[in-house]
Amino acid sequence: TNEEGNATEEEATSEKLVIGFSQVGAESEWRTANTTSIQDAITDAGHELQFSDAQQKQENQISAIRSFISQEVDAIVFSPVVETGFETVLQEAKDADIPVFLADRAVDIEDDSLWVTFLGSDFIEEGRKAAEWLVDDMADHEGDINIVELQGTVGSAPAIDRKEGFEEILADHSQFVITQSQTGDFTRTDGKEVMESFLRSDGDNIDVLYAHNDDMAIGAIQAIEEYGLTPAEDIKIIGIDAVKGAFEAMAAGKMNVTVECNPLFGPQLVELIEAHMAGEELEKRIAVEEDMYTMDQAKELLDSREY
Ligand code: GYE
Repeated sequence: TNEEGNATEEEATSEKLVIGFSQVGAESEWRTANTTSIQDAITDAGHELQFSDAQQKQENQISAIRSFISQEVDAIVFSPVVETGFETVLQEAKDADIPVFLADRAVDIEDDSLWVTFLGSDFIEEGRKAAEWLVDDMADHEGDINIVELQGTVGSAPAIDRKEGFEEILADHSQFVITQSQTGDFTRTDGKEVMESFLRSDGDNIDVLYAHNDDMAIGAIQAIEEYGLTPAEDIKIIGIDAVKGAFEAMAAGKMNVTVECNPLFGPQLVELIEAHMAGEELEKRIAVEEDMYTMDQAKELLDSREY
């Protein structure tokens, strides 16, 4: 019949895929926005989603990917919690002819035939932007500037790269000194706790906080207030992500700047998967476009922020 004819025609143009998605966790505002974006894009396009939350643990991701392989999914979307240690399981996916799409975070693996493409932000560039803002903002300051750093998850691409980009710029400006640097695992709770210990050991000599994401910055702001100092005035606060919480903190005058890292690439990712399935050749590295925002723009932009 006519109806059947139409159905077959549709099937031929957009094949329904089963897509396994191994996500890092739910550690930050960024992450929950990213999860929703990818989940919605997959299901809105009519595909079937198998979702697994790794709770920031590598072993959970390895078993999730193995289970996707044994279910014979059509494609795997993978945001690796850390950069190393995934060769074996990615080789297993390749041997099973299941294409892997790296989303958000990269792996540090020589053999790039183990994935189709990596769609994500340029984290080194984000670190550079944060440092460039700081160098410019404190151009008139005399004497040393003491920076404390809240790093992201140890071994993760964004923690490694945001540190590298930031230090690269500061290398030419010797008055900027990173005096304390520790991981806060990208969470508010750890950001607050580690900031408390930074304050306990050197509270009156901290000029700047550089946090690898906004959630840790927001946790740290609380610690700074409880310690009796004024965030953004006594201690400059720099974050990354540009989540709503950062705009709220900036609008309240408690945070100076956030570098954008856009998590809403679900639709772009699904297009790439479909393009690959249709036989198109993809670039190995595809970047997400982004910007940066300061305190004076926060009130105006707050309502229009989508994450
Ligand atoms: O910046 C942070 C999240 O991988 C870019 O992970 C992502 C980072 C993001 O937990 O908030």
